[in-house]
Amino acid sequence: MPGYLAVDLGAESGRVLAGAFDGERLEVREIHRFANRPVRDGDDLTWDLKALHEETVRGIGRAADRVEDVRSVGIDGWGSDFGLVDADDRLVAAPWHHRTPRTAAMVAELQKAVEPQALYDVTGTQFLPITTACQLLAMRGSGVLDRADRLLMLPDLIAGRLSGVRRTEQTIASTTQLWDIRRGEWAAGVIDHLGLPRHLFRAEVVPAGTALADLRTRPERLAVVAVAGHDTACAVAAMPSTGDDVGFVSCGTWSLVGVETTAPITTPDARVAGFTNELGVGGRFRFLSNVNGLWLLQESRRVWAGEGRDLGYPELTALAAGSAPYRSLIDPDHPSLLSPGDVPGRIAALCRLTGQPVPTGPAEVTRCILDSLACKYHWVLTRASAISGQPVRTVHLVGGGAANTVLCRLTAELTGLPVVAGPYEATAIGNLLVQIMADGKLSDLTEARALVRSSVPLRRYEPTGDSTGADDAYARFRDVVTRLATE
Ligand code: ADP
Ligand code: LRH
Repeated sequence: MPGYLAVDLGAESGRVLAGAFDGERLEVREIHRFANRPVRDGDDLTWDLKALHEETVRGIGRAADRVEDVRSVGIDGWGSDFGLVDADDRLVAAPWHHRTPRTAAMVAELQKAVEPQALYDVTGTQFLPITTACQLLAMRGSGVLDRADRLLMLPDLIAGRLSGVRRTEQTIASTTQLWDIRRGEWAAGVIDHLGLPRHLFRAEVVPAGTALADLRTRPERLAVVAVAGHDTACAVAAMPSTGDDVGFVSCGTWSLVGVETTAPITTPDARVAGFTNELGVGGRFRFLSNVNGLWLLQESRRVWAGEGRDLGYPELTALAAGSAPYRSLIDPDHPSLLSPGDVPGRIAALCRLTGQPVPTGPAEVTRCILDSLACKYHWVLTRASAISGQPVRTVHLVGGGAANTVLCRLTAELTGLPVVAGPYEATAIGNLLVQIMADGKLSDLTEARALVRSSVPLRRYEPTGDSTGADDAYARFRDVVTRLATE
């Protein structure tokens, strides 16, 4: 049975999974998992690339001992973040974490430099301080851009170290806000306009599924494939849908909420509503909005652990299930919640500001986060459907968050739609699917998704039909969002 390895780098954890495909079923097993911890130093928030690389090599080595007939390995990871390397492939600075406070003022800078709708027409990217464009703007004048030979996106950096071939894969390039989403190439005009050195974008750009070279470490003769480098492109490729009338929530550290389209939508409506267009697998696009997802829970958990309360996700989910519903609601995307810090304290401040009961302790705070996320999913899906003209009759919730039964149930209640939860490891599975397609064993996305349906357990949540509580909560949520936006 041919085997494939997926290295899936998430903002919370990295993992190496092996997939064996017998022509009818995909058998997936986890080989290695490791925590991914950002490095904090004052205002600097960066990634430990060396650790990510070492853990990747460790995972691949373990797989070599346990999996037979491995054909290839692919790396996917989160979007926006990148490394600047010199001509010898050494980093000129540690890669920034997109939640660094250093980019806080950069959306305004960007919009001063290029008229927002003109920029959106080209890149189709939501205006958020996390993008590559905003990070590069914040780096101007620091000397790092002058010392850099080229820019490589995070999964490209790891793939480059494994294979010796330094290329950029298209789906991950489309997360930069410097990519021409219609022409499928770097947006040279935008790059020039922002005064960014053109030579940074000199790495050859390749489509998902391109074989780079053989692995330089053990086991030899294992092809490193540029899969869809962007984890969200992988996750949505692994969405087990049967038709087009679906919405998705790719639910990990971020929640990426939207619909799949066949062409980018860059109307003023789409821009003002905060939608992005990203390149997907099989010529598809994702019309989605970034929702500041389970990171709110991750960061709260970190704060509670610091206070001596080490609570796991199943425990937090159970606590939330026992806590009063829809008591306090916040906008998960309030700017005060973007960067690391005392998230429970910041949530309390937002509730005070809007005259709501202040959630205290893990049960109430978790409940507030999950209620608010479900409200935001409904908000985004409604707009995604209205702007794209695509009906949404089922919601596919994929990623680690699909294991959160409360969040899945709330999403069904708020949207009034059935929610299909799973796969939990959608990003890694999408990574495997791209490799299997590149190996000629699956012909397209329709076949790939049918394979997911027949291989992975999925759970369905139906709305109860009594939407009174949810409708009232959603009305209050809309009111809170409007009030917070005008504060
Ligand atoms: P990323 O790829 O961004 O690191 P994942 O897709 O792995 O994220 O999702 C991680 C999130 O999934 C966790 O922050 C947590 O909220 C949720 N999660 C994972 N396992 C469980 C579980 N057993 N119960 C409830 N939630 C879970
Ligand atoms: C999800 C994700 C998302 C990006 C964010 C930085 O992991 O790739 O699509 O916007 O990370």
